[in-house]
Amino acid sequence: MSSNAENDKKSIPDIIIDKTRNCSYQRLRFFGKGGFAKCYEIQHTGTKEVFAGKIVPKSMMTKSSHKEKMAQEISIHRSLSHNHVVGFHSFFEDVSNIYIVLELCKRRSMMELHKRRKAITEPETRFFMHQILEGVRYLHNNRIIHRDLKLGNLFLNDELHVKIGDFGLAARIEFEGERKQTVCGTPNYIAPEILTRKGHSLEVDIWSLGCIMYTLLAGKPPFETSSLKDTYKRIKECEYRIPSSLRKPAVEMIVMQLQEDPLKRPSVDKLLQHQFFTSGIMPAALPLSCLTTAPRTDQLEKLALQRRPLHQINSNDDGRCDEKFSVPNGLTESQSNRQHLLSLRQQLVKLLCSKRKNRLQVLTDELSDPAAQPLVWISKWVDYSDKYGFGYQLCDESVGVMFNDTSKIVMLANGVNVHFITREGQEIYLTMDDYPPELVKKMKLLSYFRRYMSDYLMKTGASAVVRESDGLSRLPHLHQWFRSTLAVIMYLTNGALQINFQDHTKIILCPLMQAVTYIDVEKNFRTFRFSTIEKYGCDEKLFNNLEYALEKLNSVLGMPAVTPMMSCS
Ligand code: 5FR
Repeated sequence: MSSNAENDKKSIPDIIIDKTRNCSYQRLRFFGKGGFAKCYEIQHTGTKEVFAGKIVPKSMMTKSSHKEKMAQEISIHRSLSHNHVVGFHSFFEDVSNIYIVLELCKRRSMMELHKRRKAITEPETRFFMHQILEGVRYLHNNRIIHRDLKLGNLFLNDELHVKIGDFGLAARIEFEGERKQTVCGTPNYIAPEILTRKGHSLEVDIWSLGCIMYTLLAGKPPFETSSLKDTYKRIKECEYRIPSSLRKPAVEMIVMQLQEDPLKRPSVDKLLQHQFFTSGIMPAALPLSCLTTAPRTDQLEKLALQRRPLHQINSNDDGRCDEKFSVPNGLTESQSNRQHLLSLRQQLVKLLCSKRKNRLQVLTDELSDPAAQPLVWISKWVDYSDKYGFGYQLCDESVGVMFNDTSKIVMLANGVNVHFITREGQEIYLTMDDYPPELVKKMKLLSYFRRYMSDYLMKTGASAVVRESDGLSRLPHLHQWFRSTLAVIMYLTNGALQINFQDHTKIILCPLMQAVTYIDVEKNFRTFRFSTIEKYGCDEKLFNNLEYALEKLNSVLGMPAVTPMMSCS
């Protein structure tokens, strides 16, 4: 056990007692850290209700300024109650710690969403920004400046509703026209007037909202550089570039928020009236699959405004200005796939270089990170390519076929919705009982493959966790596959590379999460971040599998077969 975990055991009890209310909580899973605080899942032993427990050891609160800040955070947060602000349940202390009992947000924060998805679609951004603005309007109406609005403080519940949290840097405006002089801490999306100490107020939140909106649509923050110093310089000069893929209303709204002069920035009310919100689709809800994959426009529309018949959605003949959905960064599917593979190759080279020496170490379960686990993998496959093609089933029970003519078909887990992908990569949306006559044969083959796999084949791994069979998501599908003497190599349109070895071990490599999932002969599923393997090494079997993956990646990418040894020296 790490010394950290030992310290926790000593200072944070398994059963936490709130003397003032005469109740107790059981401490469950560890969620993560933030500043001095640790966050755990805690369960009220009476009502069984679960919460996020933010726990701060008193030993950390050495300076009186620490205590004041903590008191301020509690005083502000407990006074708030709004649908888009994290609910404040209670707070109390014992001899060693201060406990804050907060609303649990089961889908973590927008930070994790961003890490998995990078740039998200415009309708999704509209959906999230609207809620964030509603929350901030409430704060500003109550003269509260949050001062650290960032993706990691925007929590998500099961409905993907945003809850603004962490009031650790927040301040109350005490009198009309007050300008705050300092912030005790370092806001992430810090406004220029804080850096130049000119005095600041509510407008700093508008600046942060501009950064958030930019990050959601562009996939990276507006002022990012490799050093904090350069980033601050850029912020002070308000120097940023907007990718040309963004549409006009979005660009306009970002530009309004990211103005150097705080008094020129619009109020929340003004922003809520912006054309960005009125000019496109506003989904009434988002499917959970948005946490991992871009939703389809037409399906979001079903959740939003009126319905259009399928043939109209496919032919795109409604004359409306269509938003870029398929690939938010404007790349074609195969371009973005190559980028995934290149980045995966780079990650593997780095990893394999770092660990030639202690490669025999064993990775324990403790070092595994289930949070980085892939959400989609291939659980069954059948190679009938001498006649028709390659069939497969994903872990969520959806099935697909890659035909010999390189066209593809995917049936969603609901058994109704079908996506056909032409040789040119165009996606056509169909249902099992509504498809053009030229697809009769391929639909039949799909059914045969599906039946064969469900009747005769064993599955890899458990069933999917997050994906639901709602017909709304745009499924990742098989992009390419090939066989070697030792393995079947498959890669999905979401960047994941899966290799099933002849000895029945498997690996799934994910460039976005920078992690590998290793499935051993006993079908145990373990996910390790590359950084963990770099630090601690891994056993020989996994190491060899990773080397094999790199070799195959090189050949797919048409690169010379450089061994890690050569490229490292
Ligand atoms: C409010 C609130 C809240 C509500 C929450 C967490 C959750 Cl100090 C602190 C507070 C730190 C963190 C962690 C960093 C972060 O998520 N931004 C969170 C809070 N905090 N404050 N709800 N929910 C959850 C957060 C993380 C959650 O709910 C089910 C799960 C997880 C989670 O799965 N974290 C994993 C645990 C395993 N390790 C390896 C990776 C992170």
